[in-house]
Amino acid sequence: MGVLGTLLRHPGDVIPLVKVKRMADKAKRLPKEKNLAYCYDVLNKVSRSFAIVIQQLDEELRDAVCVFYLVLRALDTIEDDMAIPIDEKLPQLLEFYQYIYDPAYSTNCGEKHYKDLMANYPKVTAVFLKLKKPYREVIADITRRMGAGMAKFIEKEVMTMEDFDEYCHYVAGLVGIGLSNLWGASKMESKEFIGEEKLSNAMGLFLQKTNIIRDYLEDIQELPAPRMFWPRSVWSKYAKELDDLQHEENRDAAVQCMNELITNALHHSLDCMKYMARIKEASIFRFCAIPQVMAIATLAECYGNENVFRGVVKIRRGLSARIMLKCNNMLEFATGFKYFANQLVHKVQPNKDPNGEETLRAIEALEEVCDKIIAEESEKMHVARVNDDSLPMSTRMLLWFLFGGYFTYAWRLEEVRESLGVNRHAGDPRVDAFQRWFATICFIIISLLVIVGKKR
Ligand code: IN0
Repeated sequence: MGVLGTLLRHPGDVIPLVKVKRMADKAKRLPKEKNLAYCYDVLNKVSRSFAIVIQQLDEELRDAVCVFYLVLRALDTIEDDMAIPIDEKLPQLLEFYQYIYDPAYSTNCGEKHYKDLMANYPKVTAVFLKLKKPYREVIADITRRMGAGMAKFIEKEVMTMEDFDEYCHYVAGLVGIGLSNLWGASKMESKEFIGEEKLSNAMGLFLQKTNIIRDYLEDIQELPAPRMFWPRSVWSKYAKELDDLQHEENRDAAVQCMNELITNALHHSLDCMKYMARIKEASIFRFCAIPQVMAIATLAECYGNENVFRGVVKIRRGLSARIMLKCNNMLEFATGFKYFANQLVHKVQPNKDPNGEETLRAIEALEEVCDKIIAEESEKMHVARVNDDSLPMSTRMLLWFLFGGYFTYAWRLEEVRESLGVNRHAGDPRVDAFQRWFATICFIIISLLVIVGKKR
């Protein structure tokens, strides 16, 4: 379906798409300093929507997170490059955390924007070296641990569910742990975030498992060698080889296998909700919430979907724009999670899918937490609204104009009578005087009310 067809089917996408386009245009305006400008330019090129969210972070954290993201992308580029022989790749992964301090370090690997990133790496290093020491230490520590984990898995197959969790911990859970350390170090979030590993890890696992599920075909068809992240203990129940799942004749087994992995990924969603509930600062909240809601939307799209084995399954741009605009607080976040959990639940066929019952249980648990949060947050908002006894600006202005008019009328009674063709002294002077003072008192009271703005 073309762009127009999609928009006609989803007219509600148009405004969010326009708003997000404006946000993207704003994000394309680069800082003046040339190394920083390079970092944000390459960030815009390698990650579409995520670059916008990074740029919306508070100034205190923005550059640190941008550099953290680029450092990790660079490490990932080395891990991904199948042209690097293993005996060269291994030391590079293990030592990368030291290269990030070397102003002269650059390398020739990767493709397209990543090749450019690696070739221009000294520009990233220049910005890294200017970050505050605690931020540099967090980035270097995570890079060290991730490089070691990648090296461990370079020749190790993901066999069991434990291996799967361990691999995802290295490449994504550690990112969550690093981010939590940055939040704590910035003092924008409680220091409890420093060293918090369980929930931070779950945040990464939920994202990475979603990526691994969605990217099955791309990874298995990778040249010169396939990349295999689906755990053997799961796929071996459905096929002789992981590669077999891409063939038409194994479609049912492939979908069931994928659904089992989706169910496993869903188990992390509860810890993700707990993590999100601890975040106080608005820009950090959005930064963390958007990828999470995109992930559950992707899982809902993939569940039971044979197209995952035919090509790239992605959520539509309009939906991703809507998510980007609706992740501002816990109420919106839980509402988003519940919406996609609900989409997923309608796709489950417990009598056809061997894991259907477990999937339903996982979604039920998630929906329960979402409902609880939605109820609590709605109540909080209601209480805030009731306690907020300030008058809206429009009401204040209306009252002021009404009583201003009455005040003018009372003090110009004689001119009013004259303009109506009545004798200007027709009224009782005592009543006229009373009107003047009454209007004045009313006008003073209303003016005070308008300035203070309270109902009671
Ligand atoms: C991320 C994560 C990310 C963001 C916020 C909180 C997180 C907590 C724990 C772990 C990761 C967290 O988000 C990005 C999202 C992203 O890059 N989206 C892409 C879409 C795509 O398909 O690639 C985009 O272009 O918008 C993410 O996926 N990862 C990531 C990397 C570094 C940082 Cl600092 C934060 C990658 C990964 C592997 C999931 C950790």
